[in-house]
Amino acid sequence: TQQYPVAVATWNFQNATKMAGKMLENGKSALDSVEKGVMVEEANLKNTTVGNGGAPDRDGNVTVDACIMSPDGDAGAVVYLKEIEHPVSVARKVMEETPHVMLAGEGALQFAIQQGFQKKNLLTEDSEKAWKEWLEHKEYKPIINIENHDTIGMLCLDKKGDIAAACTTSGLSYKINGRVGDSPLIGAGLFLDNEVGGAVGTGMGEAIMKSVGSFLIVELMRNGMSPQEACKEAVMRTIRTAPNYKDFQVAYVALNKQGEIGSYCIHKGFSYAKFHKGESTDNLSASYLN
Ligand code: SD4
Repeated sequence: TQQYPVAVATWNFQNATKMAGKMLENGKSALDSVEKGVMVEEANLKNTTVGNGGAPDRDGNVTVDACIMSPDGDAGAVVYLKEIEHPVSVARKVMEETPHVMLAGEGALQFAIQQGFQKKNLLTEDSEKAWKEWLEHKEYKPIINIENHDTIGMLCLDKKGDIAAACTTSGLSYKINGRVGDSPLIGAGLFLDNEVGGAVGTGMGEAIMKSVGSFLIVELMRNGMSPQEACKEAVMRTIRTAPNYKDFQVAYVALNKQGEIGSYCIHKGFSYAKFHKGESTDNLSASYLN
């Protein structure tokens, strides 16, 4: 029993999965659908962890990171990109228009402008105000599931049975200037193998990077685990090597070629959204350790 098309995303991004899901139902490719899907959150000013309206680093710079993978195994990414509302689309251009996988900082911005993207100030009044309040204490202590959540990682399985994936973020609020997390790193925040399935991560990027979590999940699925079992094992890998795991969240969502979804996280409170059979649902609670 084939379960597609399916769109699934981290956190409660129903509008994003709806956008992608509708496109998939209309026969659009997984790649087009996943890009347009995550763009909904990049443009959402209320989302302070992605794109426009994203929280700045501790010096006041909003820097965005994103990556995308296509069913043929190709990949593109941008890191430390400023003043561009849709980093996922720049990542796609890197994938399709250059011989490279990743562009960073000033070079990524120059490339985006050459490709016709417009510069935009991504620091909103609200996020500037919140940053100025933060400066009064300068305490860098991300709160589990509350601060720094809302990075969007999405997986789409289209009518042809092909999977594409994208992940986009402004990273952890008040990070050190220059910090890049897991989200734009192929293998860490996102990985896809169209023969097997894909995975996306959210939470403390440093922990996801150290375990190459999304790549691990896809390999575990290749070796026979269900998406659920594979997500759990990737979380357990982090637990075993990080004694301070009680202080941070790591959460994964995975999708296999059959359209089965799995999700697991360290701490209660992570949920995901999906679009399937014309219906979009959010607040789907992931299983958790703690
Ligand atoms: C990061 N993993 O930059 C991202 C943050 C995140 O929901 O997932 N927020 O480390």
